[in-house]
Formats: sequence, C-alpha cells, structure tokens
Amino acid sequence: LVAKKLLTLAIVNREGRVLLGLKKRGFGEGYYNGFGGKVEVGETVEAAARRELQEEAVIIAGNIKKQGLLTFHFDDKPQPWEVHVFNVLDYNGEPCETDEMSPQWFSHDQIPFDKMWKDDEIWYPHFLAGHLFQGEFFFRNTHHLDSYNFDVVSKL
Ligand code: 6U4
Ligand code: NA
Ligand code: NA
Repeated sequence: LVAKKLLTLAIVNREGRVLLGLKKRGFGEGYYNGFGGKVEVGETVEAAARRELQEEAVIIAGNIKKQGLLTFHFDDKPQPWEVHVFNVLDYNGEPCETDEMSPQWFSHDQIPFDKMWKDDEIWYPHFLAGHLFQGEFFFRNTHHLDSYNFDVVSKL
C-alpha cells in the first residue's frame, strides 16, 4: 500500500487579486504558486496551511476556507500527492520575500498560467468563483499533464 503524501496550498484572495509566490528553490522552482508544503506528523492540515504561509510569505492567516482537494500522480514518484487548497480571506502582516518564495499580487484576469503548473488553469477559475472542487491529475516526466478528472462538488 502506498500512502498519499499530504500537502497544503494557500492562496490569498483579496479585492480582485491573488498573492502568488515565485518559487525560488525545490519542487516547482521557477513557477508561480500559492504558498504551502508538507503536513508534518501530528499537525492538522489547516495548521500546516497556516504555518507554511507564515514560513513562506511571512503573513499570519485569519479566516481561511478549504476549497479544493487535488490529487497528483507522477509516473516518476511512488506516492500520489494530496494537496488541500485553502482560500485565505484575510491576514495580518505584510508579504515578504523568503528563501523559498518571492511574493507578487496578480489581478484575477492576469494570472500567469504560462509560468504555473499545468493543472492550475483548470481549477483557478473555480477557485476564484468560490466553488468547492476536486481533481485528479496525471503527470509524466514531472511537468507534462497527460490526463485529469475534475469536478465541482457540494462538499469536501
Ligand atoms: P521543504 O522540503 O520543506 O522545502 P515543503 O515546503 O514542505 O518543502 P514543497 O514546497 O515541496 O513542500 O511543497 C510543494 C508545494 O507545491 C505545495 O504547496 C503544493 C504545491 N504543488 C505541488 N504540485 C502542484 C501542482 N501541480 N499545482 C499546484 N500546486 C502544486 O498548483
Ligand atoms: Na513549500
Ligand atoms: Na515544509
């Protein structure tokens, strides 16, 4: 049995703009993405989302809402990744650059999908519309999206 690896992804969404980070190192380097990472042992998924946002963007989340559950299969990794996507409705502090991420605001109609993971253009419109969603994505050679399933759902 191969357990899934649990990760978080937090997207600050305020006043018609989203806060994304240009990832400076590690998995997804060179891509814009929300903030997040691996859930640690003994930690809830929501606590992990808050911690990663603080570590990577130096802001403290207020109200956050879980909106998506995405599963990524990679032909070159044994474990699927289960990524819990959160909408960060408010926060304290000022986004700052860290070792991992360089933060930048994008208006909803100017999200840089050409510099993001291939799945993002499929689910961001639903995220921005406030829908709850689930998806499963199959990647080859890390970056090539071979196939997917995606659904808007009534609960997660
Ligand atoms: P460490 O090892 O501590 O530096 P950590 O920050 O825990 O890493 P990281 O940065 O590797 O984890 O987590 C990957 C991040 O990328 C998570 O927020 C999930 C996100 N992610 C992974 N695949 C994605 C994809 N296809 N589309 C997307 N986000 C993805 O939008
Ligand atoms: Na991370
Ligand atoms: Na981490």
